[in-house]
Amino acid sequence: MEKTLVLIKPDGVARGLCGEIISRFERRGLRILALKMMTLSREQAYNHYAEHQGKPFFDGLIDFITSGPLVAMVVGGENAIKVVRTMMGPTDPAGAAPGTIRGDFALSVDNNVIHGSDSASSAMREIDLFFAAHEIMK
Ligand code: DAT
Ligand code: MG
Repeated sequence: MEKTLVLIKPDGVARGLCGEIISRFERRGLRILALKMMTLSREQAYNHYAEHQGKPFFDGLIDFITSGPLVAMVVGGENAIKVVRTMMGPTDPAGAAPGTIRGDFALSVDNNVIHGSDSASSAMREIDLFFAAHEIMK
């Protein structure tokens, strides 16, 4: 079963969107294989977003992702990485279609509610950052 890392970002948690978002994945037929709430340290945030270091939005992104509790999940299923990314909608919610998570719940790229791994190698790296092997259901 393919696995991907999903984060409901601090804006999504603060706005009470966790149930809605988890429910969408479950109704689609994806499985929640691990789930926890946590507040990221700056070091964890740097590691998670290492590919964006040096970009103009990086400091703001780190401030935002560490600003409060988030929900981290491992989501599994056939083509889970692509299916989750499609359900999320594009990075900038201004171009996200209604029916996508960002298209229904977000307006700004700075507060776009959700993260999903963008490739198999990202998913492996990101799942390892957030979960120990024994925390992930089979
Ligand atoms: P995604 O979250 O869709 O994988 P990404 O990996 O390109 O997008 O960027 C990670 C996050 O960084 C994104 O969710 C929001 C923020 N971000 C990306 N591009 C940005 C920009 N041009 N201005 C502000 N924030 C940006
Ligand atoms: Mg990304």
